[in-house]
Parts: sequence; structure tokens; C-alpha cells
Amino acid sequence: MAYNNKVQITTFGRWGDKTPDKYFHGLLNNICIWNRELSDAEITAYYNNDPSGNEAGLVGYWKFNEGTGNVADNSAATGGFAGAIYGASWMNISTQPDTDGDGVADESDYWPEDASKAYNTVYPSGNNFYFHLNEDLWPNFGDYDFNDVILKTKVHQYKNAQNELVGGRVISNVYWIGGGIPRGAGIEWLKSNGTATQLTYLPENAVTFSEPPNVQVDLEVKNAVKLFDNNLIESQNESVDFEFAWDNTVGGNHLWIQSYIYRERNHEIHAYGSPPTNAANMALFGTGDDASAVSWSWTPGTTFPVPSAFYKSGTNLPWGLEVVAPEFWIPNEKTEILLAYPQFRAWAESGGTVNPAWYNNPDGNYAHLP
Ligand SMILES: [Ca+2]
Ligand SMILES: [Ca+2]
Ligand SMILES: [Ca+2]
Ligand SMILES: [Ca+2]
Repeated sequence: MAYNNKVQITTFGRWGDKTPDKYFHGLLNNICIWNRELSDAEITAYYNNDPSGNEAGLVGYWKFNEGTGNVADNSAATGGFAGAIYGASWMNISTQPDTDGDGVADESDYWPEDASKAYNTVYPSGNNFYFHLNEDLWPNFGDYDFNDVILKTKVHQYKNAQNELVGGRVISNVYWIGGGIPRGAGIEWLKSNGTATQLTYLPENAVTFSEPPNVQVDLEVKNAVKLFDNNLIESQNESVDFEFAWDNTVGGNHLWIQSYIYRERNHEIHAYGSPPTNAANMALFGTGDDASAVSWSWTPGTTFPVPSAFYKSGTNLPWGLEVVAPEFWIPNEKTEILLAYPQFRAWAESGGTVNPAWYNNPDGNYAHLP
């Protein structure tokens, strides 16, 4: 890849858009930028031996040998482009213990005695949670109070010293139960293209799970678990906490998780645009108020764009939603979410472009905290 000399700012260890959770959790050293394509032989040579700095085409070479201060000098002979350091700290790897020998110093290693794992990233970041809201009367709107099952969740992603995804952890709490029907909840794992605009079905056992109480591998669906099976309505305030292992040779380094509830096992309700699992009763789609597609393929390797054509009404209203926030005001029982959140309808019907922060503006006459 040729170096683009029109780039205004180049950032290492962080996405350029400054989103706070998009940081590289690891060590950076000897970063080179070349303005020409390297041959395979050159790549091998520079993998084994650092460049001297005056090689043809080497325009950026940050060795990070300063060891102190806020500037990383460019050691390429062409000079210029000293780097300003923000929010990173220096580490002298020659003096840092690395107990498990995975190449990540103990101080930076979330598992200093386990060479298979090094970094843990928690989503969503900070004091935010995923809130998964569900209306259990799909395919009809019914009371449309959207409070029948609300799960509050954090997802951890584990990476190894090579920054490859190797597993993670799900901690999910039953934040609210506002309906008597639901029997269980589920989570299905898919491969993502990294921006979650394209998802891919994985072959069996690409993801494997621990099964503490209230968590069971779903034998009908590949790479999925059942939570609180047959016991969801008695489980308010209860939590599940389990780990999963991810085979990155099959699934790559980006995952996507979709949560859903079910009434009878084949009556599934998913978030807007998420497809049903292969255990769902497809005859329900396109009935009542639902205007979804009516057929689908779950073959491993099948890739599809999201949002897909499922779980939406003719005017784009959903039956399941994901909100990222520190807390969520619950629509009062039998009160339409359209009343509890005055900005909701315009948000949903616009496809999410209008009122993107609708969930921060409940009407306290029609909504409450738990
Ligand atoms: Ca280590
Ligand atoms: Ca480790
Ligand atoms: Ca309801
Ligand atoms: Ca309800």
C-alpha cells in the first residue's frame, strides 16, 4: 500500500474518529511507513532486523527509544513528522517481567499467568450497558409497551498477545419483566465484518460455552445459548455470567451477538433487523402487524447485511431494540412506548436518523426506573 501524502493526521493506537472505546490495548514499537511497496524478501528482512533509517522509501520510522516525554521522533532519514504522544505511557520491555512468556509484560497482561489471553475489553465502555428491550406480542403490536423483557448486559472480549479474538464473557441481568408470557431468552453468535454491517453464519462449535446455572447450550441453534429457560418471568434482578471461547481461525477477530426472547420455543422475538434463528416458526412472519421477509437461509458461511428484513412493521416499527446507556426508563405497564418516549415514533419511522437519543428523553408520567 502506498503512503497517502494527502493525509492530514495519522494516529497510531486509536481510531481517527476519537470514539473513546476504540483504543489499542497493547504495546507499540518500531512503526514504519514506506512510500513504496516492499517485496516479500524485504518484509522478511525487516521483520528480523530493524531498518537503519536511510533506506529508500522509508518516510516514517518511530522507534520509541526516548523512554520519557511526550514526543516520539521520526528516525527516517527524510525526517520531520515527530509524533505527539497522548494518553499512552512508556514501557521498557527489556526490564518488564512477562511471567507467562506471551510477549505482553505482566503490567499490561490482564492474564499474566495465562499465555492464551492478554487483553480484556468491556463493551459498552464506562458506566454504559446494553439494554435489550422486547415486546412479546409480536407479530401484533398489542399494548406495545415494550417492557415485557428488558435485559441489561455487558460483554467482555478476550484477545491474545497477537490481538486475536479468543473468547469473552457475558454478564446479563434481568432488568425488568413487564409481561407474563415469555419463557426464555437466547443469544446467538455470528461473525462480523468489524463494523457490524455484514454478518456471517458460523459453522457448529465456532463458539463454545461455559454452562453455569441458567445458561444452557442451545442444541437446536449453532453457536447459541439459552438463558433462564422456562424461568424468565420469575427471574427479575437475577443475572447470568458465563464465558465463551471463540475460534478465530473460523470466525476471524470480530464477533456479533444477537439476543432474543421466545414464548414457545419457535415463537422468537428479536431486535429490529436481526434475523430469526433456524428454530423459529417462519409461518408467523408477515402476519398481524409484522411486515418482515418470510424466508431465510442459515447455512454456515452465508453473509447478510444488517439490518436485515426481519422484525419490523410496514412503517418500520420494531419489536426488539438495543439501547446503550447507563440506565433505562421503563414504559409503564400497558402504556405504549410511543407515549413513554415522545421522540420514539419519529426515530423508528425515520430508520434511526431523527431523534437518535430518543431514549434519553422519557416522559416521566408514562415511564419509570425499576
Ligand atoms: Ca504476559
Ligand atoms: Ca497472558
Ligand atoms: Ca407488551
Ligand atoms: Ca408489558
